[in-house]
Amino acid sequence: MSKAPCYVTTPIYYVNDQPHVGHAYTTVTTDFLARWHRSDGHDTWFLTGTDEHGEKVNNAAAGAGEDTQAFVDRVSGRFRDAWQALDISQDDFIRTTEERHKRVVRAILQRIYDAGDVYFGEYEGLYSVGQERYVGEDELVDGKLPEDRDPPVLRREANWFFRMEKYREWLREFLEANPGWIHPAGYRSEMLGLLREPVGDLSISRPRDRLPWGIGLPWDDSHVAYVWCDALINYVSALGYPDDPRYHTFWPRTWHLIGKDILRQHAMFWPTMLRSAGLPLPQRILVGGYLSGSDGRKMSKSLDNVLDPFELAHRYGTDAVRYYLLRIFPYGNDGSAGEAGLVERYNADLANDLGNLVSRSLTLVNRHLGGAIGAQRPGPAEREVQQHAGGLAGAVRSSIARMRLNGALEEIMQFVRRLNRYFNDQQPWALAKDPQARERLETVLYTAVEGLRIAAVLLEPAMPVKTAALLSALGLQPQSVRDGARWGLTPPGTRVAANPPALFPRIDVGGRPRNAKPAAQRSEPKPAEPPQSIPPKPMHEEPAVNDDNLITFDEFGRVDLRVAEVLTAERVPKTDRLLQLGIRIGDEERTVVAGIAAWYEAEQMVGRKIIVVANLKPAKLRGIVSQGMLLAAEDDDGNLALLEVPRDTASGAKVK
Ligand code: ME8
Repeated sequence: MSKAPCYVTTPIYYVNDQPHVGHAYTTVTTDFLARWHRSDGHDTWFLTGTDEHGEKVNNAAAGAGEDTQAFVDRVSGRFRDAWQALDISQDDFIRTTEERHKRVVRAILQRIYDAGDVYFGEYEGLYSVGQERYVGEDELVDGKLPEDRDPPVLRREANWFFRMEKYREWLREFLEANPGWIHPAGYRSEMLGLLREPVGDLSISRPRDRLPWGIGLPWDDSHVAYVWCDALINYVSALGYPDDPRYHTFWPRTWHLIGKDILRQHAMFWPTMLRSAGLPLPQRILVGGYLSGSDGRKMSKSLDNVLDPFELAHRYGTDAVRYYLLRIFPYGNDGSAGEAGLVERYNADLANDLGNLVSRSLTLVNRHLGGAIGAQRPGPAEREVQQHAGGLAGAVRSSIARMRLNGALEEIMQFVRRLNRYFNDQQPWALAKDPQARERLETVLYTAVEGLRIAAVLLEPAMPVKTAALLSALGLQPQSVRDGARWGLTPPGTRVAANPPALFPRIDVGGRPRNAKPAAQRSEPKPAEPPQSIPPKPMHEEPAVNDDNLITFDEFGRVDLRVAEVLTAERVPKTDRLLQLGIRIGDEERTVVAGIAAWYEAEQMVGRKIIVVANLKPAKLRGIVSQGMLLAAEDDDGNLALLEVPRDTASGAKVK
């Protein structure tokens, strides 16, 4: 049996300008909820779209010198493309210029009119075109709304009005009685505060001769609907109100996700309009905070401080952007967004914690189990992991129900870190060397792979592409949370990919290795592995410690460092820097050319015991074949000191 239907919506975005990461933030969050609920067995509908009427859009089209319809078609297309680029899984994309929407706007406004809640009047006030609403003097800072570029304009005109004030007391009582209706709670308090004072009536029309771009009122075609009355109705017009079965299935099982800039419209205009029209209210209004740009101000097209979602997705991959936005801060909070934060989060969680474990586990399965997952014979350590895994889906579900989305992902990552710890404790690379330990090896690798499978299933709503690739690398099909979150579903004998791709290659900024601390150090230090139990080198790109400025024991072990005695030294003719040294390493004599003549005279060198890299490929310098490289320390001021050992150290001694 399917669980309760679930309808999630984003705001419909104005098409006055291009989509940016602020919009992507709300859309990705809503997509995460939609994907989660679908995967968890709910009949789910996800709506997004574009808001195409109003003064702001009309002015933008005029400013661009384009026909208004052509302009909105073009920019609406950009939003559609952006959501495609971010793997947004909307079931419908509504545009307010569509006939299916206009029809419902007229029907709902007519119902409000028929309820006796509309009158014609005159109004004078300050109007913010940026926010498309009348504003109070008390809201202005330095003569304008903080999020606007331009000050509001004084407007006096005859409009149709909706008797919003009539519903104020009802709405206040509703909010008192339904504490979870607006989330987070601070925004509910803000609304309750507003509702303690008269809120006035709402102007719901604009004269067509001033603003022709809009939907004519059914009872007065010389006026078009105020853009917010038009836009809010999208949530039911897209469901095919009043007759379509979708409307009956999904309304009012609705979560509206919005930014805090449009709280008042969703928590005051919309419920009072619905009440007047006789429709039930949505279940929840979920209010997200602001992402600020590099200048610390709300990321906004009018402030020109935006990050481009296309560019980010292109540069870092869709799932990296999605994961970052979902993890950026707890839902409802404000914070700044930037590429550096994205890279840091990606490297810590995805490259180090997740990607590294995938790579290490699959390498061992391929190398020691012939590429097929074995059976599990769980002992106490495995039972602990299973217990953790068993409670995980429930914990994530309950976090999501409370809109702790960041927390939900953190719970999954904690499990991944737990798997890493388990893997390091069990040392499967050491088990692989012991023929008696085959059962343990199979069990440990089963546990790692099965844990990764569950993590992938639970992470799918955040990262649909990478988790599908991960499951495929594990030899598995996509799986839903409902069917796939239990332990032990992977049948022994499942063949993993022989050459799995590096799923989360580490991102370097500007091609340079970053000095960010590896995640394992950040959270729980990885135990150092003794040299005799070095894990086998992964067959693919990712090193065992996935940080490009770190090397593994066996990488270091490949460098053969030896003590060498300098037997002869002479300056290489016609150079300032080069000395030609005759050295002895054990029984072997070699020639080395070194760029140290600026610091050391030839005759100072003889007799010294220095350190050389003995297994360097020979190189020709000034016609002389150099068979090694000596080590020296150079400080920032360019002072150089040879590395030396006491003169009684045997030449040829290995440096460890
Ligand atoms: O308000 N940080 O459209 P809009 C976080 N058409 N979220 C941000 C953001 C930022 N810096 N910038 C934008 C409208 N958003 C109306 C909505 S709904 C019936 C009509 C997100 O294009 C956030 O969700 O101005 C905000 O509420 C929305 O975009 C506003 O988009």
